[in-house]
Amino acid sequence: MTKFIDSPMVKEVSKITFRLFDHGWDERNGGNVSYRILPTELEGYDDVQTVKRNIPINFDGQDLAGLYFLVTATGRYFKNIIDFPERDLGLVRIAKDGHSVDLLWGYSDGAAPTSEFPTHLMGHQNRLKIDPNQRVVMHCHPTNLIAMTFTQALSEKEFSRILWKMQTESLVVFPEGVGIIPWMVPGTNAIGEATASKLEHFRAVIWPQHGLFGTGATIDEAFGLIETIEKAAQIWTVVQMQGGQIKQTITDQDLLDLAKTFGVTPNHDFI
Ligand code: 2HA
Ligand code: ZN
Repeated sequence: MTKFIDSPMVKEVSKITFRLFDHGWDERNGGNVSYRILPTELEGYDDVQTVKRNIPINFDGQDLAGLYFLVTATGRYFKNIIDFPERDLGLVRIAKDGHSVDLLWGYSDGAAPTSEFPTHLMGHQNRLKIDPNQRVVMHCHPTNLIAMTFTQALSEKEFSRILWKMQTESLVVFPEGVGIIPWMVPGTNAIGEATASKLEHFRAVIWPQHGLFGTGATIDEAFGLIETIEKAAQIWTVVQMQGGQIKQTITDQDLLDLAKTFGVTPNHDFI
């Protein structure tokens, strides 16, 4: 019998949560990941075929009923998931009533999905309208990016333009720029709604003085997006540490040339 703990999906989430921790982007219980799993990917795993528990959720997920998600547990540390995946991850299916999930595997010591699960579900729902391949929502606390939310105006246009100009790769990876919501209390449906509405226009959304949400069709895509944004923020930080006097930069014309060559459409409200 093949066990779900040995599946590529559990391995992928275990490895990426450790990487997020190892980058210093998920201290303590910071961060959360949800990964939409296809029914075909569950075939052959006998230990996910029955409902172990029903867990209420503080959200109406009726539109997502029947969908499967592999989700990090609330309160758990990303540094530990790699050693205790069956305890700190859960495979859930959104129940028909929308207000609960059926647990099929994991959360073995009584855990429940991340406190940001409503935000994740709203995010998946909105991204799925734009991209039927959408499967991953990833939240973390990248240091340089968070620092920038203290020193820079929280303007999506200005913020995105700085990140675009800090390295050639940025515009190619996130040509639409980054979304920003105001500072809000995490773990609430209000922050979920604000984030999800930004996800209609951007794949990444900044939570000022808190962190970043990245989305994508694969774990690699969501992680790569986050990595690239944080790298740009890190370069910006180092530029400031070197005195901040820019002698040459990537110009608007350079950005337009880059977009043309790489076949991406930059956000025309920003450039
Ligand atoms: O899951 O990062 O935003 C812990 C958090 C909440
Ligand atoms: Zn957080």
